Amino acid sequence: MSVQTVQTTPIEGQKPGTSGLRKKTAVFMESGYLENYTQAIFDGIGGVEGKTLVVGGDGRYFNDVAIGTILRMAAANGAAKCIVGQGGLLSTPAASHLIRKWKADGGLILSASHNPGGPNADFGLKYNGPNGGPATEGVTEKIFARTQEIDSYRILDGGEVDLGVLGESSLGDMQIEIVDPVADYAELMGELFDFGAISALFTGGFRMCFDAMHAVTGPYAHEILENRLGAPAGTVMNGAPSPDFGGGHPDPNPVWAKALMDIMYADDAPDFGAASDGDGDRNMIVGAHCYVSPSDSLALLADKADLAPGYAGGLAGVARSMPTSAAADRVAEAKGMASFETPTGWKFFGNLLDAGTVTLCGEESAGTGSNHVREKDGLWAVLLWLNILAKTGKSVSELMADHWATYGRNYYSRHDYEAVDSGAANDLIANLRARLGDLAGHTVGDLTVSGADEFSYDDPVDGSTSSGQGIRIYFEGGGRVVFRLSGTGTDGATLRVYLEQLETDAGALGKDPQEALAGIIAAADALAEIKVRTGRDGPDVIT
Ligand code: VG1
Ligand code: CO
Repeated sequence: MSVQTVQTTPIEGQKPGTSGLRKKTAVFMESGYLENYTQAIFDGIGGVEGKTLVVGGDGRYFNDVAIGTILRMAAANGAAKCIVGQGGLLSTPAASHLIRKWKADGGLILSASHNPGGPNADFGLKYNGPNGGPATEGVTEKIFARTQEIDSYRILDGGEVDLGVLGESSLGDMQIEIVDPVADYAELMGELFDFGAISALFTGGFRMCFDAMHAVTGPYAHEILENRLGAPAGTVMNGAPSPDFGGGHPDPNPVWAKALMDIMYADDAPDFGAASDGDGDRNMIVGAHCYVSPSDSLALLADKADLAPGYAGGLAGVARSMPTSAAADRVAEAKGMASFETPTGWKFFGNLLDAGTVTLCGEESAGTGSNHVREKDGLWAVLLWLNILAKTGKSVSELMADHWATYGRNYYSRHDYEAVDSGAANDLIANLRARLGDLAGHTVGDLTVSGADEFSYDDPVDGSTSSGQGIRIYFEGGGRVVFRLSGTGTDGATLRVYLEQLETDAGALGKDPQEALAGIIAAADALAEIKVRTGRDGPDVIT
């Protein structure tokens, strides 16, 4: 085996988005493409000579082949060691934990998260830093800059690693350690949660259904829920990771996890349902006949996290992404905790978590997490819910009703317009941006605009500024709409419209969100001309 230096040239469009670089699988499989981008990451982080990296992915099509390439490149670039999940599998939160636990210099996670997988679908690669979290804005910029000037990459001209065999081996001068992807993570969960109380819940006949959506959390859920907590076999459905996620869309929301929703809304529904996404960092929570919006889930967890041993001392603070509803802010205010509003994407929480300013973070897109790792964590959220259910003895719907009665209800929904013409989507945003100063006082239907701006974030820890993070329009009476373009799609543009209305009238807390938001939905279309500009009658996905 010897090190080959292969000539390459900059490739356009290798700009990492909200979390890493996502492209069609066929693009990643083009000759030299993955190699080119991997070298740009290595160069962008100042080289990997002597470093230890964690490597693993969500098991989607091309995962194993890509890991082989990355390992040969890490060895050729002088890395000291790679810690790799057995079978090439690591959920995103488990990878984050391994980086932290073994004090690695960083990690490469192969996933396009909730995007479908397979030869005709999506692939992705993200770099996480030594704190276990997504590359910061600064590092992402350096990686991108490198893609613009790269002229060669280094790779071993041979060398196979058997990803199936646990233990140590070597590749060239680099050490390889294949580890059980689940064990360390499961141990961490056992430290944070009251496994005794949760086991007793299951022994008492509590029924749960966890949909792993044919993605990476299957092995984690089988081990933790069924083997360690004693939930009956069959609690976990779709628990074997498959290269194309069983042909599905591993996005845990009522649309893509419809099979679970049907179970949870049937006459004999189990007590608790949950689902996770492709790489295991998202969660959906649903009780019997009771879907919990991710924004509400964050608020409830912030309110009751101290029922779990890992959070018994209370929370330092809570952070949410800007488009996430203000429900968590209301809890923070009532409890005297600090609260923060960050741009979309988990990378912005990392600094706050590292600084100890916040303990819990969450996003409206079904991501919730804490300072135990530096990623959002699907199963962690499910276990915290189970811990709370066990300690309160209440059902999901009782907990939510109590929560709304105490704090009011932030009715919430997100409408996505997918694969929209990029020009039309950019124009829609540009048009709103140009009118921001004129919108206040404007009436649409029964609503009056109270203010409008474009979100820009000054990081309180590192002082960096991230601008252009979403257009916000506020209405008198506690309503809000946010417009943003997705940074994770691979087809044209995806327009996300985030809708929210605060309700504090005790008699009006049980409405259907689409009904409660009808006025805001109509105002959003009138103000942004969504239908006309996108040529669509309505959203593709409503969550
Ligand atoms: C989406 C979500 C965002 C999330 C990101 C990565 O980004 O809206 O909240 O952090 O996906 O999640 P965007 O730019 O498409 O809106 V994951 O589970 O796909 O790593
Ligand atoms: Co994900």
